[in-house]
Amino acid sequence: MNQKVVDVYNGMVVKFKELIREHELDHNDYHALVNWLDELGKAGEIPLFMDVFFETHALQEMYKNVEGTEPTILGPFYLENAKEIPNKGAMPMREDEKGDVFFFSGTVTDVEGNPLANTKVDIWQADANGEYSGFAEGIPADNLRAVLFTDENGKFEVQTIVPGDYSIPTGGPTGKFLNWIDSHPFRPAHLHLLFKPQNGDNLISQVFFEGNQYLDNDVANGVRGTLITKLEKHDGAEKGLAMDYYTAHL
Ligand code: MBD
Ligand code: FE
Repeated sequence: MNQKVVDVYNGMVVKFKELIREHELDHNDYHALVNWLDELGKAGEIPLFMDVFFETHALQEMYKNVEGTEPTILGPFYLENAKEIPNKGAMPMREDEKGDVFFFSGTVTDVEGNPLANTKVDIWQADANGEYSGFAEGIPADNLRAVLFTDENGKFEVQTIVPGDYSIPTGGPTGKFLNWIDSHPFRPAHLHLLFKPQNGDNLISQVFFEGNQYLDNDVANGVRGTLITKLEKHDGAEKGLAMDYYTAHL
């Protein structure tokens, strides 16, 4: 027997009964829920729905007393085994990849500020249209996903493009749900980061960009104020943007 499952099940029954009474739900409402859940599963949107509406709460409870850079949602679009690129290399991308050139660099340290050399940095992001490789049609398999390692000073740099805002597909069951609750479908443009230090705990986080219109109304509630960064004109390159004071404290 899995005691946690039993305890959560029992708690859910209690809460469910309260909700039924409070909102006067009947057998039709019950079947509407079952049918919608069935659609959600058949459309392959269970991970999407859960990560948009529940993952943030799971994390905030879990990390409320943890020091260092704030974690935020992993989301449904992480893929293991991204291609390894050299530190200061470019993300795998199409020759005509749309979007502003973006030099993303940063430093990884422990919570005391000591550099963490040889930390694995897994980065994935949407393209300029807000689409993720491996999930949207017509994008090469490893596009805009990469793994690299910090140098002896805990530093890393990668050349990529500025991602677009992400929209939840509006035609499916998650989109239908958004209509019911009167919500727009957008997440602000973001990079996903997963840090794996040689010793110590992993950090799952994201980077957002100052000025984005969805920072304070992210449909997935994944924005943390401390993770908002500012894009600046890149010095070294003829054109492009940079954001080079990012620090992750693990
Ligand atoms: C995303 O791109 C994402 O990062 C999350 C957390 C949920 C849905 C889409
Ligand atoms: Fe995302």
